[in-house]
Amino acid sequence: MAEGKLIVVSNRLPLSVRRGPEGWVAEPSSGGLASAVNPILKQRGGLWIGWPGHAPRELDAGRETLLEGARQKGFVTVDLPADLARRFYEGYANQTLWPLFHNFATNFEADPEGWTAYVTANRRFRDAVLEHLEPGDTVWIHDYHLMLLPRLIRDVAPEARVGFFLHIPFPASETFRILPHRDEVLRGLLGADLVAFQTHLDLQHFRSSLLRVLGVPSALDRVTAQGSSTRLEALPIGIAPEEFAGYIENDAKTQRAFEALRKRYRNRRILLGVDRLDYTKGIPERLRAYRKLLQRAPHLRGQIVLVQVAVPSRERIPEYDRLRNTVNSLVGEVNGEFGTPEWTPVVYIRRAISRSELVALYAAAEVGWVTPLRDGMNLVSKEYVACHRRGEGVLVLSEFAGAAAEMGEAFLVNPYDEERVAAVLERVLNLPAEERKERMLMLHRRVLRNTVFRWSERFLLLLDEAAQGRLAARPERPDALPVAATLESFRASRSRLVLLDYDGTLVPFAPRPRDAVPTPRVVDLVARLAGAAGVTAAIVSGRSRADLEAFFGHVPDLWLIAEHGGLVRSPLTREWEMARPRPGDEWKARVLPVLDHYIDRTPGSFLEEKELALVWHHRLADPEFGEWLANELVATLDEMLADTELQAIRGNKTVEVRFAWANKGAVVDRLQSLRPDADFRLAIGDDRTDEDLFQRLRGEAWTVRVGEGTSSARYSVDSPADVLAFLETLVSAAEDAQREIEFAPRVAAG
Ligand code: ADQ
Repeated sequence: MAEGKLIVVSNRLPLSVRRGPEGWVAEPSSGGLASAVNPILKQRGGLWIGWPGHAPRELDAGRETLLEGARQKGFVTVDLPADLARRFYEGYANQTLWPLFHNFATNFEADPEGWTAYVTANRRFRDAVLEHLEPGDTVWIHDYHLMLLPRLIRDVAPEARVGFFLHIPFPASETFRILPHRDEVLRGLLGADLVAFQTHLDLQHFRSSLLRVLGVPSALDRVTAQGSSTRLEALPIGIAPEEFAGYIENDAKTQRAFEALRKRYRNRRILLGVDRLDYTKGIPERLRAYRKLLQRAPHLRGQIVLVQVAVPSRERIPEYDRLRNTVNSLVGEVNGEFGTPEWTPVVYIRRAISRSELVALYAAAEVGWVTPLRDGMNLVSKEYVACHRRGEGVLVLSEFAGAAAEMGEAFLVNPYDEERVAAVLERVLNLPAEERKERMLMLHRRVLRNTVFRWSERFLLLLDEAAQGRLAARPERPDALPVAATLESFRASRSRLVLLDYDGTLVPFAPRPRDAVPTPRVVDLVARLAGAAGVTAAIVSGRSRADLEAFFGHVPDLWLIAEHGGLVRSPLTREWEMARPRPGDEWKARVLPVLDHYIDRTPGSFLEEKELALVWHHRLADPEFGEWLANELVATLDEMLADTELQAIRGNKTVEVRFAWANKGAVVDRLQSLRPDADFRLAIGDDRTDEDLFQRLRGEAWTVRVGEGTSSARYSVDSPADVLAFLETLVSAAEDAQREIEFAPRVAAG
């Protein structure tokens, strides 16, 4: 475990700070998260940073004293001016992210000012964290309000251990892509050592967004991007079961409330809905399904009652106002249609109720009716189960709640299909007690095992592992090229060998190979380099001879190596020769139909034919599908080519079939023999074929990898632009030296 303290950051503090009749008061709010995290904070030391839920109107001494007191107890408030809070919390967080992440693309608003406020608010949270952050501390960030925070912290405190948990669902990439600033949001999250989700599905959605939005592939449990690695995990949150079960057993108030309910509903069976009044919770759909149930099963009328508890939420957002009206009128309609003087079909409670009342209701209800249209987890379902340890009671659960992934013994329903929900309810109410009990006991065992305590322990353990790994890991890429030292070595040398890859090294990748032509600057640099005194220069590329001829054919003194070493053109003869006797083309006839099949299956992919190779390009295809098919293709070809000299090799968005002997390593030996005395050797390349180059250079060579990733090269640079700037330095140095030599004799002579 990390030594330092724990800093928990969430939008809201687990405190309700308000001005009562006797001045300011702060009451701790209960809830699973606070129950799990507070003991850890006590034990390890630490603090909880969050917004108090309101903006200070003016400087208020009473409020200040209260907040100072809270700070002493480890609760640090981040104040946001009213306008910022509105745009951030009610705006971007709850009118942009919340609906989109819950698949309500129609409720979603994209206000540019909302985004600005989101950035500003995240920065304020960062400042608050930095004020308290010390070496060795762990920062645990919660939820969708703060998705930029991991990167913001990482940028200024690279050593910090940072974890992020998303409480709400992560949408499919198709939906996520709608979000303006989607790339910033993803990059924000990737600043963390660990990003955890409620379910595997959320994690998969996140991975597919990384690929489709950022073009970053990931493994099942980790992603490496921007030079750092982030651990990915699905960690479903639980509850503190004894906070519910314990009330039934030990709390007199709860017991009284329970007895009162039993008496009041003596001859009726209670169906219970408990939700925040939010459009994701499916309350209107539940009421309509209830109406259908009463229509299709008249014998249940008068026997059942739906108690719907709804806590008002986000009331300043118009969508929530509409929802409140819809629910009000549906309750009225159902009660009006079916009610009698003795029986009210729906009992509607629109306020927060106390823990005792809530637990009494859970315990008294025969059916827990939990049918959100979309929900990260849904704790109500687990709380209901925790209150039924003897196995009485039934859980009807939406398959769109994260909880459904763990609660297979519940009666799972599609809440949009109101007809079927009604049918399931009818069936459930008729089910033999034995079957119901069996299912409920299994659910109960699981809720008791997967508690919020285990969840938080596991999160912190994984975060610790991930951060340790990062701190101990060798850098993922070679050291940055020391330009001054290289230049010095170049100047001091007399005989120099320079090998340059082309695509991804001298020019960036283009969607199609034919679009990646060298700029005049590239040609000029290469020509000056090849012409410099004491330099042997070569372009060592996978390109065809025709391409290299067109790009550099006119440059004097330059060696051209095409098809990864299969074809060589010496500047002396200007003739192309093949590294081995020319093989026949029959192999192409065998391989082409296989590649054609993949081209037909993959829109945007295409074939490139070279003399010694066939290449399937999938850069323009859907990234995920392209990667998947590329793996499949290599596996197919491996089998097919097992007893030939041919190999199927994955390159940068390509699968290339070529001869094993046509590799860059072999050609290096030949070039080295041209300059056996070389005292300066330089090779620059960006992909796997260049690793052959790096490994075959003898002695102390300057080997340079372009871009990210591990490599056998000694050094790295970021991009082709860096390569050109570096070559410019070398060429200028060579030219300066040349001028000095030319100039010197004349001075002497003069
Ligand atoms: P919420 O959307 O708030 O949480 P949920 O998981 O159901 O949803 O938690 C609601 C909590 O509020 C429960 O603990 C419940 O007991 C309490 N509650 C609801 N109605 C109440 C009432 N009328 N009176 C008193 N208490 C009431 C977000 C995500 C969820 C995720 C949680 C935790 O949206 O998907 O499960 O975080 O990660």
